[in-house]
This record gives sequence, structure tokens and C-alpha cells, in this order.
Amino acid sequence: MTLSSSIEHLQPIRLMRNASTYNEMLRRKFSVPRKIVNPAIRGLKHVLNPSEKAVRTRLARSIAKADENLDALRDDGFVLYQPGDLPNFQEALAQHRAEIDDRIQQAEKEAAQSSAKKSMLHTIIANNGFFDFPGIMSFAVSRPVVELATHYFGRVPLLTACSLWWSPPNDSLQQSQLFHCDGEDTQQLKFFFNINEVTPECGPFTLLPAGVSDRVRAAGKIVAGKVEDEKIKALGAWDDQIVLTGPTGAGACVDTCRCLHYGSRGNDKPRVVLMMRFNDHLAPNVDIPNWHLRAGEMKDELDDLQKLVLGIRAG
Ligand SMILES: O=C(O)CCC(=O)C(=O)O
Repeated sequence: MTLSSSIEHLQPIRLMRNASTYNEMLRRKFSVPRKIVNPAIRGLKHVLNPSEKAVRTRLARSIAKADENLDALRDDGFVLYQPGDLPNFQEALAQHRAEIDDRIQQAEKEAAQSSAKKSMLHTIIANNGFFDFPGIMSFAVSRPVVELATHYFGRVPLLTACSLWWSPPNDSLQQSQLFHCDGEDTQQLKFFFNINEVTPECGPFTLLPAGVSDRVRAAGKIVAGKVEDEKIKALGAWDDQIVLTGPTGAGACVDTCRCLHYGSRGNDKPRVVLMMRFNDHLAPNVDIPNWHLRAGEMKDELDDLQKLVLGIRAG
């Protein structure tokens, strides 16, 4: 018997898993405006699985709100973590350090040999690939992380991405290196944790608090798309930037749909961070990974909340 055939595949919840394909098609091919597409997909998702919202809301209400970061996250759209604030991360990193370093070296070697156009942000481990790093996978669904996300959304969200990001030295200024808000929904959470120390030379993730971002977006009539630095300066928001530098293990939780942000900008040194993204199950422009294909490998440690976060039927 092969390893994969001996692993139990857990039962996935019926969810529209590739909404971004439909979203992009409607907007780009048929020119349907975002303000019509997003509510339509959100509504369709609800119609396809009407009980899901109530299940997720009920479970969220049964969990005590113990995290002192919740109010700050709601008000400012971000919270910062010092190394050790979430000890499971340090433990997971220690467990997998050698193999993660190997993957980083491999990515560096491949990029050096490749003739393809240089990218400023590479995903070197993605989604189900993290089941080969069980400590990290357990951290991604650990209680402090998913409880904060659950209370933020008011119902149990989905883990929609887990990525090890490597940003090599670069001198470009394009795409996510420019100020922008993400377009998956009106709110989403991304957690970032430094795998190696991040200094200003590493192209740190940089954000404007939600209140400042609201002001800039309103003044500049910005719905989506990139915002030039000049506009941020002209609107008096340049000095409000929060720069995610810090030692290994430092991190942040950021609503990247509410907070204008950029990263990997003009690095002199490489940056490696773990990124975990959480979305509402009705998010109109997000794809949902098939976690159920490998979650059987950790089924004994998953409770009902964590199963819902992975889009797996509880019980
Ligand atoms: O950290 C970066 O390189 C940018 C990331 C970003 O723009 C995002 O996560 O939306």
C-alpha cells in the first residue's frame, strides 16, 4: 500500500472553491463591474450552501473572546507580534529549520539558473506542501490564530492560503511593490512571521493603518488598484507607514483589504516570511485549497473549529 492510499481523505464541505476564476472572467471578459460581481458571487456561495453561515456563526459565538489584540485589529486593521508571543511558531520553526533552509537554498539556486524574468516574490512552499512541515501546519490552525480570525470575521473563516515567501534582492517597483489593498473581499486577514531577521534592506512588508488607508482611499477616490507614493505623500500619509522589520519570529496580522500596503520593494537582502491568509467562507474573489486531500495526516489533532477552518466537515 502506498503512503497516499493509506491516508484517509476527510470529507470536504461543499464550497465554491474556485470563485476567483469566475470573478476574473466576469470582470475582465464581460466587463461586469466589481460592485456587481462581488455581491453576486457572495450570494451564489450562500445559496449553494445555505446552512454554512449559521454553523460558522454559532461556533464563533461559543468561543470566549480572550485575545486582547481583537479590538486593536478591528480599529487599526493590524496587530504586531514579538517573537514568542505565539510560542507554537518558534517551536514549529525549530522543528523544521534545516529543511526550510534547504528549500530557500534550492529556490536561490533555481532562480540563479533560470532565464525567466526575475520575480520579486516567490512562493517556495504552498498550501498542501505544508503537510510535509506538520509543525507549521499545526501552527496555521492553532487556537490563538484561528480564534483571533474567527472573532474578527464574526464567524469561523477559512484558511485560504499558506505560503513560504522568498523575496530576492531586486530593483523593481511594480505590482505588489506599490501601495494597494487586496481585492479578494472587503476584509481578509494575513498573518506574516519572519523566518529570518527582516531589516529595512530586506524589502519589509509595509502598511498604512486602516483609518489612514480609509482617508487616503476616500480622498483619492481609490477603490482598487495601485496608489503611487506621490499620492500618499500629497495626502499627508507618508509618515504613517508601519514597517514590519524585526527578528526571526516577529510578525503581524493585517487586514490587507482595509490597509494599504506593499512589500519586497527594492531589497538589497533577501526576505523570507511565512504568510497565512484567512477569508470569510463567502469571500467573492478567493480560491479555497483542497486541504481535505491531506488533512487526514493530522486528523487526530483537529477539533471541529479547525476542521471548519480547513473546509472539512466537522464531527
Ligand atoms: O510582502 C510583499 O512582498 C507584498 C505582499 C502583498 O502585497 C500582499 O500580501 O498582499
